[in-house]
Amino acid sequence: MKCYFSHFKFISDIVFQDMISRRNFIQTLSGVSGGIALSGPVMSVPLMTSEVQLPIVVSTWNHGIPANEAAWEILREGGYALDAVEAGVRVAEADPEVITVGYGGLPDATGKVTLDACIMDEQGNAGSVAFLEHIKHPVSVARKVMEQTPHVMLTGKGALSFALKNGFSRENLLTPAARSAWKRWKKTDRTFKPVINIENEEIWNHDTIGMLALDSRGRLCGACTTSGMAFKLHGRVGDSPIIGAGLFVDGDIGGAVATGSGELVMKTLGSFLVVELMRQGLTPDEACREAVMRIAAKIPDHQKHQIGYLALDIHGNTGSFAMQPGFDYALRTSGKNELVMAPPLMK
Ligand code: SD4
Repeated sequence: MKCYFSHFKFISDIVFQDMISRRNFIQTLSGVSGGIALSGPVMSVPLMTSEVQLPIVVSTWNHGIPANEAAWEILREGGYALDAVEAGVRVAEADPEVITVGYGGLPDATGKVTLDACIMDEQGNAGSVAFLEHIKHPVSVARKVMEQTPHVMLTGKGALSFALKNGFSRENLLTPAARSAWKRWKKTDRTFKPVINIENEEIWNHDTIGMLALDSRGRLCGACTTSGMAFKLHGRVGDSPIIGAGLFVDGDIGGAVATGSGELVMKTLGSFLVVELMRQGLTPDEACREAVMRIAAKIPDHQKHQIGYLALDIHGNTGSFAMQPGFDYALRTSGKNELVMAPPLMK
């Protein structure tokens, strides 16, 4: 498999060993929790083809495994899906080893960590922040925007000032490892190339976390949070905080999240498309595939990018599809928390 993004090789010196350890840890965790039957309220939803147990939570990439656990703590007690997705993605935001989300995220071309996040509930309420600096949990700021303002989205300095006024602390989010990676990028390769995350790539540089949860009362909510593309232009905002692009939820139909090269997702409003396709009767798998096919049909050079869609419908059916091999997601149901590999368009 060709690696288009060899500039990420240098990051390996700094973070790759950590990530391998993390991966092993996560696989272990997955194996351990696979055998545990957890108690808590569950609800059976009859489907035409199968029977799904609620609650259920899914999230992108292998950092979704520990994030799902945090969400599950809320869901298993009969808690609200909105609380679950917020608590879940906060795990990745706080983890310095996750180099594409929150604290520890790789900075932009000027060395600044700028974050994008959004959240959406089952009634269609939405909140979002973009180009936000210094706040470790942008998803919680997004929730405050949703719940305490008449707006959907705040950006940059306005978002920061809103966060500080609402009790969030100003923090330095640039870890020593991320700073070293940026310094080496400046010395060795000042070009911007999107992160791809494909199978057999030297660096497994995990992406945005997008999470969808369906609680035991059938309420479906979602959240998405990221530091975006490493070494992006200062001011660049990706798909993740854009309602309908990085995340969309319709509480009567289902939800979808996106990861990968945000520009391609924004140009096709991918998550909205996935939900609309489910509304028309496609399964989550089929809808995700169709949204990837739309990018393939419309966007030249799509082969150079990874795009992953993950969807959950209100019956608890999940589905995914990716542009490239290598996109996986974490699926948590009663008794198991496991990684599922998305089928890719490119073989
Ligand atoms: C973005 N989709 O900012 C996000 C982050 C990501 O590979 O997934 N990067 O474009």
